[in-house]
Amino acid sequence: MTTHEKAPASPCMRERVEETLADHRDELISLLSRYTSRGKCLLQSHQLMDELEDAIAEDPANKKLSDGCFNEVLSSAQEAIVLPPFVILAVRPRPGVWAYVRVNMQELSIDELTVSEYLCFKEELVDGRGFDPYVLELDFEPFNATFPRPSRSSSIGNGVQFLNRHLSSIMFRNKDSLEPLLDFLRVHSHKGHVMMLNDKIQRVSQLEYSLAGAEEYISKVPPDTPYSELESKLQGMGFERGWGDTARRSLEMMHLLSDILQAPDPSSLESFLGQLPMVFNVVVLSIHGYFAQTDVLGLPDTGGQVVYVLDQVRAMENEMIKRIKNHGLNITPRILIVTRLIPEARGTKCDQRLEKIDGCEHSHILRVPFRTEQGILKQWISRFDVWPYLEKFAEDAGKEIRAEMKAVPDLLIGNYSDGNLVASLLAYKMGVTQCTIAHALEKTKYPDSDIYWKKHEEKYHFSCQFTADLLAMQHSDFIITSTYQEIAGTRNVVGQYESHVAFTMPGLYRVVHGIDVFDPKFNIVSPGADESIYFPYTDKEKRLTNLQASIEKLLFDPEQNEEHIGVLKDRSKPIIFSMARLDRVKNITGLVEMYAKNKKLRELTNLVVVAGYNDVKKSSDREEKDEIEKMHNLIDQYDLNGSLRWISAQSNKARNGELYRYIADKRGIFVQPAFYEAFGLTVVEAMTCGLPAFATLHGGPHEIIEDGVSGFHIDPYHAEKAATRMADFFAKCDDDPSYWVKISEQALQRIRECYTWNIYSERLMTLAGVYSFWKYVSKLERRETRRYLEMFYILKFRNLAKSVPYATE
Ligand code: UDP
Ligand code: LCN
Repeated sequence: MTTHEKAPASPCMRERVEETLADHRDELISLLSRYTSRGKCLLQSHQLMDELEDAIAEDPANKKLSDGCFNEVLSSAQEAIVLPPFVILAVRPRPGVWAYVRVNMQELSIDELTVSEYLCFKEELVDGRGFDPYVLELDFEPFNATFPRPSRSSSIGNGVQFLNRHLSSIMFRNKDSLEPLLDFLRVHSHKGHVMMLNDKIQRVSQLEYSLAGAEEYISKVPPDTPYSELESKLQGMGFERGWGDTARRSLEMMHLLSDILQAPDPSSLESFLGQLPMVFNVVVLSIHGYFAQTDVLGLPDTGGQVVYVLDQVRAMENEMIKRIKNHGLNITPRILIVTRLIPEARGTKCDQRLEKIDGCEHSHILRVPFRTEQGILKQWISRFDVWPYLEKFAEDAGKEIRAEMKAVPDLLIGNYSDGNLVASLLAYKMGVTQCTIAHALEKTKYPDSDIYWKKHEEKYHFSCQFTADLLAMQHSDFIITSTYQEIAGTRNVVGQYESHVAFTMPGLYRVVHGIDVFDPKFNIVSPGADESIYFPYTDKEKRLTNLQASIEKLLFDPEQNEEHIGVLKDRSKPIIFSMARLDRVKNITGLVEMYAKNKKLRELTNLVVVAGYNDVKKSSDREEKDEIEKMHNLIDQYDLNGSLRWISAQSNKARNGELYRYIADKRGIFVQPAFYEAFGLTVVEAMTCGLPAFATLHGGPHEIIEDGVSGFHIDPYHAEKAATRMADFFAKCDDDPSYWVKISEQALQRIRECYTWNIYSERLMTLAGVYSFWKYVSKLERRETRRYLEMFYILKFRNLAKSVPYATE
């Protein structure tokens, strides 16, 4: 139900508008009238600024608005609802901080709205209905009111650091707060085997005493003494295995704990919790698409997430094995990737129940079918249609996991909306620590898909997806993102998670406090690219020279067939290369068009795109079919044969790696032209091979690439400018070939510093430790949120999911 409490004081946005009205009354009214002259509408930030520019062009006196404090309001306004006589601005002075200011053009009054009131107006805009006091509102704020959270935008995404500061400060202030740490260590066990502490230690004072004794004892033996030689003595003092494999490691770990007991500080706490032997069995959920190790990439809904998860599991297994050895434990880790079993597997292995993961010892893909009362669903279905199958899937998967692992996992990692929802259901039932990874939140990809959800419902079922996303974000113990922008955007652009802070789906429900981007559950942990496949083109020793001939055939073979069409007449020109699924959002057709229209670019380069199929009959995906047709039309319209090669989706990873390098040898570039790219693994792959990248500034690539240093940003909405930027680059490289080398080297440096799987897996294991402890400490408080979520799931989500039709065979 809507409550009309007054909005909290916001960063004086209302005062700024009031001041402007007092000082520049005519100018402000003239600008706002331009907005209202459009009638009822929702204006985006660029439209608000464009109107100001037009107003200034018409009358230079209006410049006063862009010089004064009103400019701060307008430049941070993300959108405005125009409902004459009202203009209501949603202002975002900095990432994660919002205020809503309403101007009444008739009365010339200004007031600040609550988020609920603002969303009410948005609903009115969409469905024309007036104020309804009985709209279902979701509000998670009261549950989190007592939880610690940082307040600076720069702290967003550093959750674990903040949490450690908070935990250590309460431990410091209050000795009783050390009890949960003791309890946590005492209950620590794996498959019935006690680790770390045994029953001899019951109180913190005893722990302190025993630690002092143990440290004294261990410090007297040679540092390389194996733990087994110390074991019986330490057992008598209350210690069990898990401290380290040698005297040296055990002593270090005990020192850390002693330090924490004496004077807890954030970094020792993080080291200690991060090093505790806690994660042995992991379940990773990645449900939709074709999940397999070969022959799947580029198929509909099957892209970076599969690559990410497989690389992640390999890196995680290595890290787990290393840690288990260092802990002095004799435990075999196990990782299961749980996905959908697809009986009609189209030549892939997606119909196999269990598949061992290459390069791993103890990790498998476990496939569980989608089942209904009618039996098993045989064919692939779009990720937008999976909702009615997930609850049963979660039940079946839960049983299969237990049977396969013979244990409850220690950590559940969800991927994408479907995987995260199932992870939430399983984590709730099993009481296991849950990690959420979004990969892409569809709400950001499709502008205004929340308010116009009904329009998209038949095709995309966003009502289910956004509800599932909200449930998972709230339920999860920690969230990993690949970039900062994924959480909180940039100064001017709203983050993917941030767009779930407050929104409304008229007729369904209104979210007044959804996810909080300041929540310390957020952590930025960026992925990398598999270094055995993607390595610098200069690494001559590792180069797969035997693939050269097949790459040249792929690029230049004059035969036109289902694998490639179009010929490259002049083989000496550098290549502009792109590779992506043939989704609309990937905008491969946009790249073809911008290339086609730029004479200079066509003169200087060839274009090669790897995307989808070139035969519309081969596709079963609605968006892909449209894009295939668009590609053919562009080729004809701009007579591209001769300078464009269109290669169908390529699933041979080793050859793809070599292809990036081949293009680098020839001084080409990689282009990622998406309208929106959540992260962009291809950008990281290209850069890891030393291939300069030009990538969209909408989404992850904006952060991966430092513009003009380790690559270049392009705006697909300004195609002409993007094409000119590329053409200028090639012209510059013609004049000075060292320029290409410079960008290539800087790209490699960027990757080494920020985007590797080693950094990732180390971090992930540390997070698992800290958040498991935090979950243990805050168990009782979290119960309230969980029960609220459970009710929301039962009362809302289940009905929405049931409204999505089952696929017909
Ligand atoms: N990919 C591929 N063959 C193709 C298209 C894509 O191997 O025909 C791979 C590409 O190398 C990358 C992944 O699929 O590893 C795509 O990931 P990205 O994050 O760029 O986009 P997504 O498809 O996840 O949206
Ligand atoms: C999904 C996407 O859309 C990409 O942007 C990411 O790179 C990929 O997942 C891996 O996280």
